[in-house]
Amino acid sequence: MASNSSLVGFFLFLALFFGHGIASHHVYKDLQTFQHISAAADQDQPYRTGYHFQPPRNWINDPNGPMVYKGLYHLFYQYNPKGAVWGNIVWAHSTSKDLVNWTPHDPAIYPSQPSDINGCWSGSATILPTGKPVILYTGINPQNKQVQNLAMPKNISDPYLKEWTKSPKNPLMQPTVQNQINASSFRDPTTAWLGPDKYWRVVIGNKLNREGRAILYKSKDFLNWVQAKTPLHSVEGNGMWECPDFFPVSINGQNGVDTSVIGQSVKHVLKVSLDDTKHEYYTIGSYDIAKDVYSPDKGSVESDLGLRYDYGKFYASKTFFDSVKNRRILWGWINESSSQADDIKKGWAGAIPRKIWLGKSGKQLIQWPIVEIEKQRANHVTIPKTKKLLKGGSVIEISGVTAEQADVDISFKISDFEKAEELKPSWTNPQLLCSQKGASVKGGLGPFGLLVLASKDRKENTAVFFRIFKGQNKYVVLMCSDQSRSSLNEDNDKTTYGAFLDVDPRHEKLSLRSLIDHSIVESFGGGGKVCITARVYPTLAINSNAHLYVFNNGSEAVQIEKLNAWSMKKAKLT
Ligand code: DQQ
Repeated sequence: MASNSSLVGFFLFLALFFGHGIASHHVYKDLQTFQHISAAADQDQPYRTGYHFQPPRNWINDPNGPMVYKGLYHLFYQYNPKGAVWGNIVWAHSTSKDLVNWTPHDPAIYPSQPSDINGCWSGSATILPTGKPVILYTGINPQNKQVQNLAMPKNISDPYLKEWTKSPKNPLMQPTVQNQINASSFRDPTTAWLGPDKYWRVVIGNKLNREGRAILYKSKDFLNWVQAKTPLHSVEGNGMWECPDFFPVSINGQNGVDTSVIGQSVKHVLKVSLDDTKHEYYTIGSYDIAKDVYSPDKGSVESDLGLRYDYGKFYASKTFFDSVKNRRILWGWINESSSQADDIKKGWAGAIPRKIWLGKSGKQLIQWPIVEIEKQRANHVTIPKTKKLLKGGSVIEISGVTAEQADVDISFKISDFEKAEELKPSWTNPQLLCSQKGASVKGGLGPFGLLVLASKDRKENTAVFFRIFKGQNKYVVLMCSDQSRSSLNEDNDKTTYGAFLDVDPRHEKLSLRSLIDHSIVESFGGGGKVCITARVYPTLAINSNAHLYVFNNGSEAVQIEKLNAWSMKKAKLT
């Protein structure tokens, strides 16, 4: 018989090899071996987040069923109650009045009937016209097939919705011989929307061979669902579409709209999470409800040529319409960059709220931290006029804030473009360009930006910065998040991320906001046109040994137009 330690090693190997294990569809029923380690998760360890949501311990992945009910925000999430690796998945549950401070509850949905006995996977909440919330989620049945189930609150007068019951009719949607749906690629129902024909519609993620598909189902009563003849949308070559999200965005203004809104005043967004690459893409397009088909606008594609909510660590995201504040909120899972062994020692991954709306250009979504986060701000610092000129090769420390838990908002003004490097036509991959031209590679106009979670000697730092290139007939702005020096620990994933930012630096200032939270750096460039989230584990730049700098490693000087930085207060997370 294998010894305990070799069994642990075997599971570690599986987990490392298969990411979080989902691709292989293994279910590890007994992870008790891990519990003694992760149960001790130290609340004061330096990497735990101060104001980004995370549970006290154990494995967490996708955000599930976010909603607002009776003025309370609900967040469910994929959770392993037994350990710090993926397995034994239940829907953990927390509620909040402000999306920042959270109260934990017992898991809301856990394996209890044949249709979910091997796991309760991702899904979404829908608020019915009566005001009652219901949840559709994927269950793993005794044959390890993926099926779709319904859960309802036991007591709708309880604003915390602590207890949920499951429909005795479950599963409501399942792979059969007739529908030929691949039983291991049929998961993650969206929030349902109601058409003028009084039919509910919901989309489930799927693949057929290499075709990524958003399978559409319709129902009059939310119980009896019939598969539509064609998917809502599909793309050849994408592989499995996990966690689809489909919602309207208003053409005019920044308010969010309810998921059932259709018509001239809105465009539709379809977001898919690609299992193969663990990247998400969204397209903006038109939804023809008569044909029940979604068509992305020209040039809007689900690939690296398309748009991403986040160019860093961000996956399995989901939005919901916040009817209290008329906005759409986006939650996503920040997957880990630490090694599995380190995960077991500390035991967590996070998820983050953002406000999201369609930007003025009509071609992309703009994201911005929810306004409630600003309540966490304390001791505001700014920069004296005399320090605003950032000469080539200079570094300025921003002191007076807790650099390990801070909010920094900076913008740059460029007046001389003479030294901008030429953008070669082959430099089309921004992530590659950022990794070739990291923060330490001197340039003409840039790199300039922030060094966050930096050690005093700056040997450790995460650099979030811009570089401006001379393109064919415009200046091209590259935004990077360079993690290559983020930690002296070589076990971490330190991939550098990047994206081109659709800003004309001759007429617009170049803004960068970074939310720094111990091991998370969430950066918003160009007022939210590009977001990059990094997960970093410095060894020196922890707690009060973390520093914050503004730097310019280009030869041309740039002007700091504005700088505001705040310490961030700790939120109630557990
Ligand atoms: N995570 C869930 C699945 C989903 C995947 C299982 C995405 O439902 O497809 O934990 O991270």
